[in-house]
Amino acid sequence: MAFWNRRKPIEAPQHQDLKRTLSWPHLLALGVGAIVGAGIYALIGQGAGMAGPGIIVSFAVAGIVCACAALCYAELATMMPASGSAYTYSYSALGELVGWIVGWALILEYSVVVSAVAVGWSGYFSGVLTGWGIDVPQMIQLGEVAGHALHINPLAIFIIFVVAGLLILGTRESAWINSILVVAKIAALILFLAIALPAFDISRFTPFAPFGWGSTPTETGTNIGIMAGAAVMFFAFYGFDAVSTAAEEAKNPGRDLAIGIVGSMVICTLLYMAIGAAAIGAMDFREFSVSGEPIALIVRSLGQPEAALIIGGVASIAIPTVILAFLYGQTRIFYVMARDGLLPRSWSRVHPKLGTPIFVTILTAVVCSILAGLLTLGEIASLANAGTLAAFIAVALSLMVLRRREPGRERPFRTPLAWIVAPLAIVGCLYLFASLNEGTIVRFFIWMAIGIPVYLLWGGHKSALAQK
Ligand code: ALA
Repeated sequence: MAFWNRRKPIEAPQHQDLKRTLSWPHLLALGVGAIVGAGIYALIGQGAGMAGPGIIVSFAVAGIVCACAALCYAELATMMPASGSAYTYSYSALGELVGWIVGWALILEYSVVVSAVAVGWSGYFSGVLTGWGIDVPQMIQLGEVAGHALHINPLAIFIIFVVAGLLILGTRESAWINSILVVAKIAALILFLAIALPAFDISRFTPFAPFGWGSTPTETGTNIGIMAGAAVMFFAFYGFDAVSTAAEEAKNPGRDLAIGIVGSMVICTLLYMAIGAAAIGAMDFREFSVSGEPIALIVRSLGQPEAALIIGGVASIAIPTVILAFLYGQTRIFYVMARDGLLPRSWSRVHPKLGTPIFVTILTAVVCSILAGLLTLGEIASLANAGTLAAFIAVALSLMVLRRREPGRERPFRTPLAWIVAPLAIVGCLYLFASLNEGTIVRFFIWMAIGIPVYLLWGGHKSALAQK
């Protein structure tokens, strides 16, 4: 069979080893826990700087696109609950070449999310340290190469290696700790609302779209406008795969998964829009858009330094769980791709005693640490979005192909109105992709241009299916 058409057989749901113990409130907590992180706590500043008060529309658009993709994810996740998420679904539905391309895009997504969240975290943690009288610069300049300043972000590197160390020792987020941190993360945002809303001034909402409704390039290389804001703030919404990976443990997957995924999207969209509106109403967006800890800054400027410290403290403790989830996801993707023979098989090797993949964890941590110093938070998050948008498009396409090719296969969860939702996800993701700035799109295609020869020279011959 031609290489592009080799398809990984769909592994039907196995007979249950895992106990079905999770109900929809657990899945909601899992979803909100994986989604709420650096996006709303840190990136909102840059998003508001790009969109102006219209950031609330940016949140609504990004949330709707993400919810459509999430619904497609849920059907495929329950249909083939094997690890590897979008990579595995596209390998089975669209063939090996597309599977590889999606896996390659996911490597970009996961690593870059780790970097972005670590940079977002460093903004809050340096604020907390300053509160304790300790000054750690967020960026240290190392030198200059071809007119481009090279930096390191010491705090981001610190947190990436702490989390990598925990993963190597075999730490997984426990459901119990996750629930506490989710409540803390949401409570800190509600505290923000309680302080910012009384200072609400509607006049700060005019003009509503100072940079226009679309996405317009500027001389500095960033884009501005409400859709440019949506393309960047899309970052704040993903992480819901955490819910789909729990499919096998859901008591009633058809109902609980839908509530878990759609519910966490609805909660996050509404919460984010409220935070966006409260932030804009409380302070001129030009002031907080340049801050590394915008939520804490606004509260401090309203004369509540203790509350700012609480919010900074919660963000410092809770945001690393998002790093944990994505770094873990990255090692899983490497593991499955190596097991399929598309990456060196040694990458799927785990340490004999610890049972964890040390090599790929350290490799990822090193790459993420370098990235954290090279680009700004907005640039890193945009790059992660490019990889994610590509993967979401492939997932929605896979859903439609499998509905036609395998109509009779068991689907514990069926995407409602699939023939509307899946095309909407594709069009929405393409639109957000096109609204990213040019530098990001170029970086994404450079990454892809490296991936295709890697596949042709290596994976295409070595793949487990090619050996059959
Ligand atoms: N949605 C995740 C965050 O905002 C990636 O941190």
